[in-house]
Amino acid sequence: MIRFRKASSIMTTKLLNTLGAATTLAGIIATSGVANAASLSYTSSSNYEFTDIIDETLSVQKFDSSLGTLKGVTIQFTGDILGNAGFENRSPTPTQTTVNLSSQFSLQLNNQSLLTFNPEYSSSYQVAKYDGVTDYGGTSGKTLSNLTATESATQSFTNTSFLQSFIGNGDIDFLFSAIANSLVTGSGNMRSYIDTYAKASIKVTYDYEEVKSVPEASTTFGIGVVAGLCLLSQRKKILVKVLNS
Ligand SMILES: [Ca+2]
Repeated sequence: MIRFRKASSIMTTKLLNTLGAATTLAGIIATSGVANAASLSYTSSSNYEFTDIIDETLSVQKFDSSLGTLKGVTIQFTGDILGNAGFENRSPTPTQTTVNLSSQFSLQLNNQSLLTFNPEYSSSYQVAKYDGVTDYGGTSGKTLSNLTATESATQSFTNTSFLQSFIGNGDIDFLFSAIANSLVTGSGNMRSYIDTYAKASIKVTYDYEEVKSVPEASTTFGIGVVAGLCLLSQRKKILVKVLNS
């Protein structure tokens, strides 16, 4: 009804604009199936596992083409590492010890590498000469738990053939890997350990043009008739007005 009011106000301006107004009205009806930008996201994640992790699957739902036309895909990949470490300096001299927790992450789709990064936690400790007990504590040792690091990367794709693999029913499978390269360094006489766990998540966002529902044929016909009547009645009034002026 708002459309009619809008059209009517145009028509009441000038007689010469009547034809133009009719065209505008027809235009509005014809474009009622216009596309609207919309987006939809799906996520998938894994739990912490002991590294190395090679080609583990992360699946998300494909894009349902009945929703509209897929215009772009944005992939956000996040990797987390968790670690525990301990060291004991057994040298008769003090030493600086560095604990470095890290893992190389990569995300693949259809044998193509999409995103890679290397989250890292690093910290250094000054410890004394050997305290006589190899307990990863005391004055010459240390125990570290729940060290963490995280990193994330995002990339958008609009290439038509790339987008094609995201369209359909069911899931699309990504593969992620996490290859740890954690390390404890210090004196030449060390006892040390380090464990590295990793997990990953992906968020896939589909940007698409949503097709609004087109009115039923009968409704369109109805609008056409009402519009036609409106035009006639408006035209009549304006003609009278013009003749009177
Ligand atoms: Ca000790």
